[in-house]
Amino acid sequence: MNLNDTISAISTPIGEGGISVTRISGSNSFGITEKIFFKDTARNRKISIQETASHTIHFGYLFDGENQIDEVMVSIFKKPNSYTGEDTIEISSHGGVLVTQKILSLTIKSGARHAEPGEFTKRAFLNKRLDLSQAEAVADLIKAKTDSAHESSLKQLEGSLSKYISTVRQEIIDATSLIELELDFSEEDIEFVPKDEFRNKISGIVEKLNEIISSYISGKIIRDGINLVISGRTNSGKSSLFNQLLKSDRAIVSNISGTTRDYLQENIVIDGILFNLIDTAGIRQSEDVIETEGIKRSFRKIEEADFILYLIDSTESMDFIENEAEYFKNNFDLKKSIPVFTKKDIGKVRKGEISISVYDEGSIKELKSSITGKINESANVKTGSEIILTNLRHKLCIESVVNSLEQVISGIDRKMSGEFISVDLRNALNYLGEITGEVTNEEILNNIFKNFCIGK
Ligand SMILES: Nc1nc2c(ncn2[C@@H]2O[C@H](COP(=O)(O)OP(=O)(O)OP(=O)(O)O)[C@@H](O)[C@H]2O)c(=O)[nH]1
Ligand SMILES: [Mg+2]
Repeated sequence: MNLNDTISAISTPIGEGGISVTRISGSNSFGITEKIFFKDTARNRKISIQETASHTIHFGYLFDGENQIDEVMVSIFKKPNSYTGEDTIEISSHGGVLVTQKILSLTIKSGARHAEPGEFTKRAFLNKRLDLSQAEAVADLIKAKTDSAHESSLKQLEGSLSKYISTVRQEIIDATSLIELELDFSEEDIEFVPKDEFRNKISGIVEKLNEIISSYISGKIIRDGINLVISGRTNSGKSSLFNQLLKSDRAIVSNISGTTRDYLQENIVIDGILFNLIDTAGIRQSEDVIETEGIKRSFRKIEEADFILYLIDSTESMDFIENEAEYFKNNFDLKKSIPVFTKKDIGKVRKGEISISVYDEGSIKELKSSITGKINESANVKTGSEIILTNLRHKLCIESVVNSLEQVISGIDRKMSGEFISVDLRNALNYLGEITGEVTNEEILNNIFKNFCIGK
């Protein structure tokens, strides 16, 4: 990782828009800007950024040699008061694909290097503007699709997880120093902390951490949403329900069995929970090669699903319906799937079951609340003030911390010497440090930042 060069990238999405922002960061970003930016079209008036105040904006023109590229606003951020902690320039230009590409090329021609994905944020981390969990929160915030995802990533960005980790860290450090002090005086047989008290302290920390680990399920739901698969026999009304939930004519609906061949996928938000809604090919015996492949994919989607609606056509014969109810019971995990009887406007309504019609808004509303109710019940979806783990990496680190602390406890129980116990305590500290990036390596960093977009 080279921190000495100057990087540049388009920080706004590629496309046509009102403005686009190209960002330059590094020790040469002011020099590069001074080469290409003029306050008049005759290129007589230049800007001396060293003599200009930080956090000011300047109107002018970008030139590639004699060719004018655009009319722009240049924002100046002097180190350390910038996102990356380095000297930074943001060029706000007209938002066109070609214009911004030309500006990016111009900055590169003038001495910048094209930034890698997430490199601005990586520099912010390396310059200690953010810790690692906050840097990850930046990526989550950008990707947030629901209010709860937005809220939890913003909290993490503000340092809620970092603060929590640092209190736990301090508690472990205190415990470690006591044990190590005791080691220094081991010959004198002094006990600085009664072993029981020490043990309670550690198991208290383990308990707290386990609670945080269990928040991960709801954290995952908040961040990634729920894969909700609509399944059932052909013609049971899957695509009709899919369209009705999306409020759009997305899937083809017809009274011909086997209309949907491939699966379709769209996002919706119900009661603040993000759903990845999937319509599938109806299940039946088929001679058709393509339909058979579609049905195979339906089963794959069912396997991967977080939640399944199994649709049963209530206009069919009693025998058929009983068979279907039986099939559902025997083949689906009842914790995360519900049978839904369709076409109730022209079929038989079954008491105590969920019956819907796509022509009856009320029944769709009831279906939605059954879904969210069941999800909230099983995942205990949390929002609000407490810490919610949304990131698998953090969860794995905390699990390793818990593992090490459990070793500590078993060490105490087996009356192991303080030397062994302090090794486990130090391991726990290392794993905690990995979350915030106090302990890290290039591989972890690359893994995290490669998922960022370019320009962030
Ligand atoms: N009356 C009534 N008809 C419905 C309802 N839902 C679906 N239908 C009709 O049932 C037929 C099949 O609907 P689809 O949504 O295509 O069924 P599907 O399960 O997607 O079928 P495949 O894609 O073939 O597996 C269509 O003619 C729909 O108009 C409903 O609530 N009431
Ligand atoms: Mg269909």
